[in-house]
Amino acid sequence: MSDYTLTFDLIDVDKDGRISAHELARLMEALGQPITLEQAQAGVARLDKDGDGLIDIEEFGAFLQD
Ligand SMILES: [Ca+2]
Ligand SMILES: [Ca+2]
Repeated sequence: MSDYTLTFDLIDVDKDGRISAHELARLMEALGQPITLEQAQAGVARLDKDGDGLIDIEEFGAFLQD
């Protein structure tokens, strides 16, 4: 397991293998930088390559390695 899979797992609270805008918003709140759900959706959209509205592990990894 690489570092980013562990990070992904932490963010993916419901363990469905995808990061939703909701989970991203919750993460930012936990980091002390709360964002609106709208901002979270924009963030997800930026990373979302296959257009399903969620971030999977490959999309997350591609983002971190950029
Ligand atoms: Ca999830
Ligand atoms: Ca996706």
